[in-house]
Amino acid sequence: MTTELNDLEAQLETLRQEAKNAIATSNTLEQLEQLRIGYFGKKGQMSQILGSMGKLAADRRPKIGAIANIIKEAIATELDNKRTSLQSAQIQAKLEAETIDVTMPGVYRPQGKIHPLNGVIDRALDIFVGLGYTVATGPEIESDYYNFEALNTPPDHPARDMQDTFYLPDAKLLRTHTSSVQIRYMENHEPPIRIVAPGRVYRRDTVDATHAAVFHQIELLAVDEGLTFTDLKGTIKEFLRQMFGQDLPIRFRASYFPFTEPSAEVDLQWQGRWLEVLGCGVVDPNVLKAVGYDPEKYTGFAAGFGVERFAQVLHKIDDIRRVYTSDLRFLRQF
Ligand code: 2NL
Repeated sequence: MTTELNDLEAQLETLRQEAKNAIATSNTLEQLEQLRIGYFGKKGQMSQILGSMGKLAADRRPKIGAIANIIKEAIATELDNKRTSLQSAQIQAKLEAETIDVTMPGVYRPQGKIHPLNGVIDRALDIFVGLGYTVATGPEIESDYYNFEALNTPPDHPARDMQDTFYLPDAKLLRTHTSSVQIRYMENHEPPIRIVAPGRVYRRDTVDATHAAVFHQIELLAVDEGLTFTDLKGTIKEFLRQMFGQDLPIRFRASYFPFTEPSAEVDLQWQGRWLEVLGCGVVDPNVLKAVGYDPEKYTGFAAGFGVERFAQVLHKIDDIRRVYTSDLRFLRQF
């Protein structure tokens, strides 16, 4: 009996020593967890020792039980302490690995910005959206019908000349204005409509300081009951006021477009000079008929202007070709 007792006591003492060493020398949280399972798991050493206490004589159990409890507590405390110190070592290692050297030179990231043409387009669209217009877009490759015929442009009109328009195979062409977008929109919507159509357009012009073969246009169109030339004037005046940031003198000069009657060109006095900035007019009844609107019931007004021209005026750009050559010395100025 004494041997049994001494045996268990010795086993506990050995376990305590072994555990102490093993815990002290473990250096990862995973190792430590394996040790814990080895001692306190269901089939762990401590569980086995405690289990075999049932074989002891009843009067010896309290003493061995007390020793077992002390050793159990001691091992548990050592596991806890070691876990705390491994965890803080782990955090410390992570912090050191993630240290940022704030004295290192930065990585240069070139700063992009809005191209002056897109800047003008964005501003103009914002103004029209503020006036209740919806932005509409459409294809750049068009048919003769949408680019000319529906716009009351007769077959012998100079704009249809091979000299002025880029024709493509299969009776297609590159749109010469964004009016074609507005025809398409009207075909699919009933009045009242208020739309603004920005986009690339193409003309067979000889390229020089004020002409490009590809340029950008913004057109606006309103169709409703009772719209008059006065509504057009008010809209244009407000647009130019917002675009140039002040109320500049403007004048409407009688002009001609196949798709409007009457038609006008608008000049703006800017830095002491009269500049022609846009064309406009009351939509010709033939255009309304072409899209199935009743010209007895509805009237409309329309206007169109070149984005490049506005950009040149607003930013004092002497040559339109600068806008397209992507020279960073030029682009950085905006
Ligand atoms: C200019 C002149 C203009 C229009 C465009 C238009 C569109 C439809 C019906 C009637 Cl769907 N008119 N557009 C009207 C007058 C002038 O543009 O000098 N553009 C650069």
